[in-house]
Amino acid sequence: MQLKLKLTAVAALAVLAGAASAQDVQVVKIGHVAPMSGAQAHYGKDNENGARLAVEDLNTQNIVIGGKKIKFELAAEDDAADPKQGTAAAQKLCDAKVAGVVGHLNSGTTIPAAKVYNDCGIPHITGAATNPNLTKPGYKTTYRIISNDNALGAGLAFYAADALKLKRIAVVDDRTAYGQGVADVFKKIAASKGITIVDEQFTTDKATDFMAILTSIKSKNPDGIFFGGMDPQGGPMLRQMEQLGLGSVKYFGGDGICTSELAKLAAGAKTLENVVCAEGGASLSKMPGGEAWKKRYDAKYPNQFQVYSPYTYDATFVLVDAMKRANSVDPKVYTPKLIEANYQGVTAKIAFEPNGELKNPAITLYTYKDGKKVALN
Ligand code: ABU
Repeated sequence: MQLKLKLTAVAALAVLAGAASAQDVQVVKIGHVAPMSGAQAHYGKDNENGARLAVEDLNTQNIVIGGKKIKFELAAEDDAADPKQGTAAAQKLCDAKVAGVVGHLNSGTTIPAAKVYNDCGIPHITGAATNPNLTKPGYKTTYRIISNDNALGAGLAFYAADALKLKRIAVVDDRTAYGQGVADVFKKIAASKGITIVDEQFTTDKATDFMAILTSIKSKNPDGIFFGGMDPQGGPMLRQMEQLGLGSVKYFGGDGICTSELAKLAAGAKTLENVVCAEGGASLSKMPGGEAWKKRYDAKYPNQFQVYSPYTYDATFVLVDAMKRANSVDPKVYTPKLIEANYQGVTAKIAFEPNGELKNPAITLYTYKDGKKVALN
């Protein structure tokens, strides 16, 4: 009789414990910010897709942190590539007490948002913003998992000078933190390699008519044009170069123009084949697991791949990897673990320099053939 009572009590406790663990699910929000509206929405959609796919994959892993089963949710915000909206979105995510943030996409939004995240003690990892100034304040909450513009601008200048033997290059930038920054790096290294910068012109990240600046550039007889900016300007610029008879001029740019969308925006202009663009990281075919990952991405988000989604996917996992190692989802507790990351992602083995920059960043140069982006190295 006594044994029977004991067994019944054990069974009841087991039922209670089961009920408690079933209820003991903690929802952890991860923020994502990028332009989801405006001319750069295609980049933002791609970035958000990468983070969303990561959250879905993480939720299949039955992750337990601090004794609780974790359900991750993506808190997605739109900053429209605008610095003011970027800081507003960052503050909104701080107020929503997200555990960490993937983003932002543009250097012009990420740099001011980094201060907001630092002030509220939430870490963020960008997989897209490449201006080197991002990590200069030394915030312990700021991380980047892609090469910065020092590598992209220099890689392009070396290729222009050493591989293509170009001598006269005109430079245009869109006056954003990214466009101006990458153009400055390119100019400096190109000049050190003996290239003459024959003209410097400026535009904006809203412009679509470049006839006046291209006419000025044409008069300087360049053999290349470097554009610091994004594809909504790069595509029309390529069309207008063709219209003005600049069809044999090489066209350089950083990762901002190195998209699938550039081919669409160039709308059949033959100048697309003159493009040489640089992107952080290895090409998808050289990434560990890159092609398998891309197949899954394409099945879920057909025709939406641009550039950075593998990086936002990895950034989401890197945040969660730090939470697991700290056994806490509290940003105060797990943020110090980010700097110790040694995470094998889709894009690379991810570890950080003391300032939050990616260790051993790679770059790949691309051109376009038959309307498709192809790696040159
Ligand atoms: N990395 C190019 C696009 C994003 C940015 O840095 O502004």
